[in-house]
Amino acid sequence: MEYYAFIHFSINTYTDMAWGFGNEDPVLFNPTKLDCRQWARICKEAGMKGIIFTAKHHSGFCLWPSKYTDYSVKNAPWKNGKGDVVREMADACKEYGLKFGVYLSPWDRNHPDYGKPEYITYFRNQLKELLTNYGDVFEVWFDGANGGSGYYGGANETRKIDAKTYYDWPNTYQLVRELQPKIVIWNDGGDRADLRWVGTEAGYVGETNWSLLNKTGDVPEQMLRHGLENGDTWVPGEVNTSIRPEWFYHEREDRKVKTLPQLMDTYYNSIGRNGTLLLNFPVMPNGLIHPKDEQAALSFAKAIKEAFAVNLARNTRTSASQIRGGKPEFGSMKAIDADKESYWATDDTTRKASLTLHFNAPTSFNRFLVQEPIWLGQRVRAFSVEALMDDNWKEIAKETTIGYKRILRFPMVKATQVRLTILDAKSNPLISNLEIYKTPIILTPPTITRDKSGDIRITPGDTESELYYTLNEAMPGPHSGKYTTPVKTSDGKVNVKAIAYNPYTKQSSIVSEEKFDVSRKDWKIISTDKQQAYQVLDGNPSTSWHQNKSQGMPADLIIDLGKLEKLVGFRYLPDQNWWADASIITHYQFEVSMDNKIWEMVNEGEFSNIKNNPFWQTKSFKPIQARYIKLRALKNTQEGSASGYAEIDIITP
Ligand code: FUL
Repeated sequence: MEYYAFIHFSINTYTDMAWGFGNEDPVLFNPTKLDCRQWARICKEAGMKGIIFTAKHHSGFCLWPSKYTDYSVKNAPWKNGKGDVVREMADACKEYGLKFGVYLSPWDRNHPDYGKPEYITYFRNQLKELLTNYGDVFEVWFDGANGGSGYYGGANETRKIDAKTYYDWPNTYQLVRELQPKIVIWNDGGDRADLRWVGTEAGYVGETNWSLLNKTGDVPEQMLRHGLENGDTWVPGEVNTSIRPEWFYHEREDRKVKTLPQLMDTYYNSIGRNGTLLLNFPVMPNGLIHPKDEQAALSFAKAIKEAFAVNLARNTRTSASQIRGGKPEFGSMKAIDADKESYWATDDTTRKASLTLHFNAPTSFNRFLVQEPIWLGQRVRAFSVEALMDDNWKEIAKETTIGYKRILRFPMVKATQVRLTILDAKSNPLISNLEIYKTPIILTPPTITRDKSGDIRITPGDTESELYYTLNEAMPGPHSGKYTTPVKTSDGKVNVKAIAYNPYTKQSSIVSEEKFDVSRKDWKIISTDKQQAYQVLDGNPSTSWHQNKSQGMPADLIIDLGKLEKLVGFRYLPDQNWWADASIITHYQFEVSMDNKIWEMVNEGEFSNIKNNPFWQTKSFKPIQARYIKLRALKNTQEGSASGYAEIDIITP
């Protein structure tokens, strides 16, 4: 299916939280403009093939009137308790010709029985409702997240379960398959199902990507990213990511909707790497998708359409180093015909072979798309692409796996022939499709940071663009300030807008925008004398600092702001080095002081879902004057031992 949507909408949409705790009052759920047809229309126009809807997220709040709980739309003011969002979603999917899927969180922070065997009966009853009453369901999503703590019917405690055994997945799967024989099951917490998580919510899978894993055994993160070459079970990777930093709607992220270059990267790093793309839309409290998200999804669809409009491989002459039994039905032209089911094949014992496309005239291109007929398995281990330019063969790519679809990006070349060489394969190589494109260049908007001294730094996404910026809210263009060296600013708040501009094509990127709070120039870290700690104030998200503390002890980071400030919140950016399994703070307290002696706690809580989605965490509190701040890490992703920070900042009114 390649591309389909996630929709996150629940009770925590009304409390501005990433995860509901399970005690949120259903009275909050009152979308005044809820329109599932708007969601379906946007997804359809965006070129998506289906929608997976959060029927129940971790809060336990049900978006359908489940017979088995009162914690649902039944007790919400919306439609006087007579509404059913799951029904409206399923109907809208049908109307727009989209497949319909459900997300049912196994972790339920509301249910009193969570953790006991009785809950499994409840969970299965809910599954039965969702998989019998709403027509065909193409995918069910069993999120593995479990933060332990919850309301649990008023117990307000932490409950630990063993995700491998507690849900009795084999019997749960059997029930699912009986009710919906054609469904695919997604599960990252328990037994291997039909699709695998790729180990990140950032929107990419490994360049080497096998659609295989073993039926049993642990799956380390590297394996989620790359699959397992000799795995015994077909478990393709599904790349799930949100169109904004978080999964649920937060007004503060209206400026953070993914840009076209970011979405194009996501496309090439998911669909272009043998994965499917599950792109999320958060729904606003009023029940609609924000116009900025709609616009981003539609311009993404338009850009994909434009990029892949003219297939330059069609109508070329083809030749191959070998053809299975010399038979035309396995000939090289089968890789460029319109029939996706026909394929070029080599003899059984062959492991290395090449296929060449001959253009009529020198042709410019910058994309190469290749597909294996995966109903016969994923075979290719290594391949290269070469171009014949001025009678010389030049290698333009050397890669590993292909699978269902692989798309390569490279700088424009002009050639008379293109040669795909399969260098190694698990069995004789087969290629069902080859396409070649010349796609328009999309300029990447620059990155804006503010370093500790308060200077603004603007970094381009490529080597050819010039950078222009404004500090006065005006739209930047080639007539505004040209960025050459870091820009000095006053110590106050700064709003920066910047663009990349190509002077040759006169093309501009979209505008990047950052709003910085007061400068951190005079800040001193006083809880440690390690100079490396200052990386949390350097404005650079890719540098980080870790402090070790003994097991179970909180880790404090204390900062002297240099002068009294009026504070209304703080921000924490965790270590961004995803694959290093960096330790990230999950539970915190934030304290302030006038004199570094008497401290007052102004805020405490959890950074929900921070492990999978390690973005800026913003917390607000009642205005207070202070000179010293203390971020106390109570719990980390790596239980107890270390705390990792990329950046810390304050929020002033
Ligand atoms: C995660 C959840 O914890 C998030 O809230 C979100 O639903 C995402 C798709 O999966 O694990």
